[in-house]
Amino acid sequence: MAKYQNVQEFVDKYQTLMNPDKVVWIDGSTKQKKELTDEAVASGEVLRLNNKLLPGCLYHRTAINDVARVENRTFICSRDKENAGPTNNWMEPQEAYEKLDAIAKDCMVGRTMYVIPFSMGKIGSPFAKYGIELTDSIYVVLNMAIMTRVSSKVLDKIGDDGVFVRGIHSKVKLEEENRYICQFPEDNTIYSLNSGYGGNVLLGKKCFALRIASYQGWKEGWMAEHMLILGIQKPDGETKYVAAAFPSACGKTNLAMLIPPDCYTEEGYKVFTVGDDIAWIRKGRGGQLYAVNPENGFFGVAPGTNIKSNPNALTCTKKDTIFTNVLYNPSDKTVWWEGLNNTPPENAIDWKGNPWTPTTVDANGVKVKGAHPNSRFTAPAKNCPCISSEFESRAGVPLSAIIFGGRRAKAAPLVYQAFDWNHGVFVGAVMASETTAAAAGAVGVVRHDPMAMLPFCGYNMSDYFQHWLNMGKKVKANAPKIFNVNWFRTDENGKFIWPGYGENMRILDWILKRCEGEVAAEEGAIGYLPFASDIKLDGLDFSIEQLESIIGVDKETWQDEVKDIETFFTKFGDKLPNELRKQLKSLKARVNKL
Ligand code: OXD
Ligand code: MN
Repeated sequence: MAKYQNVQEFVDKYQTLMNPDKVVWIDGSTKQKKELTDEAVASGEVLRLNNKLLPGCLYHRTAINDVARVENRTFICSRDKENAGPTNNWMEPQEAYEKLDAIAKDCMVGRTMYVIPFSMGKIGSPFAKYGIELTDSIYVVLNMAIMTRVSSKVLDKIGDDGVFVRGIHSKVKLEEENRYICQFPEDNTIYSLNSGYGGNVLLGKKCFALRIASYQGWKEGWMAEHMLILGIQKPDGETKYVAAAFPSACGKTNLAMLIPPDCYTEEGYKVFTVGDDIAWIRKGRGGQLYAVNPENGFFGVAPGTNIKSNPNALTCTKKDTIFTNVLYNPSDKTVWWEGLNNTPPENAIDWKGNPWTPTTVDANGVKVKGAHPNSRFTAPAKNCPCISSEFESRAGVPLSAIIFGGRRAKAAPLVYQAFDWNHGVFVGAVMASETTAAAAGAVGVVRHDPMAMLPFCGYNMSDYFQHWLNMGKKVKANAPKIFNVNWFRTDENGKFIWPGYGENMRILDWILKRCEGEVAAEEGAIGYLPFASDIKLDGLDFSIEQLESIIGVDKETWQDEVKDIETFFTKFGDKLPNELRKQLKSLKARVNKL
């Protein structure tokens, strides 16, 4: 079927190595998707959910040892170790190929190899990049068909210049000790073995659209970022766009689909979603930065998603959605997760496949969760009630602001603005956040996660910082303004102080007003800080005193923060851009003067 030799050669090579019984080319048609779904239902790989309540929806469980991204098994295989940098695991490419080929040898005997031609970005648009993923999992095919643009048209596009990202995936035997997620940025290649979890196996997403694409962006003068993109339509009809980088499971999907409080909707404000996880950003018309979302769906965290936190996401999941590792209710073939509502099903099956009731406890008497904390929904973007009319835009949307944010119980205030682009790059570079269930390992530990890209930057993080500084030079006065937010400050009882979710519109409003020079701010030690009276609290049961308690900067806390950043920066040695060293020195001086 492949018209083009380079694609056929790639397929032949891995067909010979992995030795499937059969090879099936995916064409993106509804007919083929239906046949594959029927096959996966017949084999038990997926369950069909209630066709009335959840039409077209499927349910899947991964292996119990395979429920999140595995950062310790993820490698950047650049020729020179220095190009992977101090924040990535590195393997020498030749050694990596040999190791992986040995694991993959004959791994598809008795299985089918699916060949998925896919596009990140609208096919044929100037931003689009193409890939071919080989996989032995129908679940992967069905997810890729939601998350990317899968079509045989991609083969024609690849034909134009012969360039595509090679993605090789096999579940092999789902062995943890042989699980490898390897990126070869210089070869446009991704090799993922022994996993079936989304972030490790939907190769268009983290592996391509962030790790490989960040490297491509560095070489080609654009950026691939772990950012949501949203549009805020003002009462006069004008829409302003912002992109925001938060680490995994810190509320990107919720912010992207935010419903503004009444005091804003009554005035005529509306929020539209362009993307919830990844932004590709380039200089465009008028010398501004433009962003597109290269994905075609949402791979969202289910627990905590409910009618209050994110009604739009909930609507997205009502049809044609794949649920992974949530609770299954066999009595009506529906799903449930912690934080959906207060009425869990009485007799259900948990994410491990065990019988479950709301009172099930483990051997230590601890309540057993029905859904894994990193359980997911894969939903088509077109299901989203607030999807932006610019979602398919070829040119992308112009960015007025870039927002960084993390999960910090203390330290970071609710919002502040960087003094300028270079200071903003510093603010992004020193971001820290508490770890979440999206990656295997401890949860709740504060770690530095520059620009929320720690697990996703496909090259040396020092070069990445320099690339950010250079992009600012490219767009000069047209550069988006940079901000930092923290929705997660807690009180002495560990409870979140700021109500978050839709109320975050109040902070977006301040951000836009700052972009347009409509409000003043205090020139603080860490950046421009809001005056409490400039943050609209109408209709919210939240006092100005409560607000004051989370918008200030505490000297001792920030002196500790500075020490911590100094230690973090030593990781980068001489390669750290001088500009960032300079920024740190200035921050230290300003904090000491508080
Ligand atoms: C994701 C992640 O799935 O960041 O988006 O882990
Ligand atoms: Mn993500």
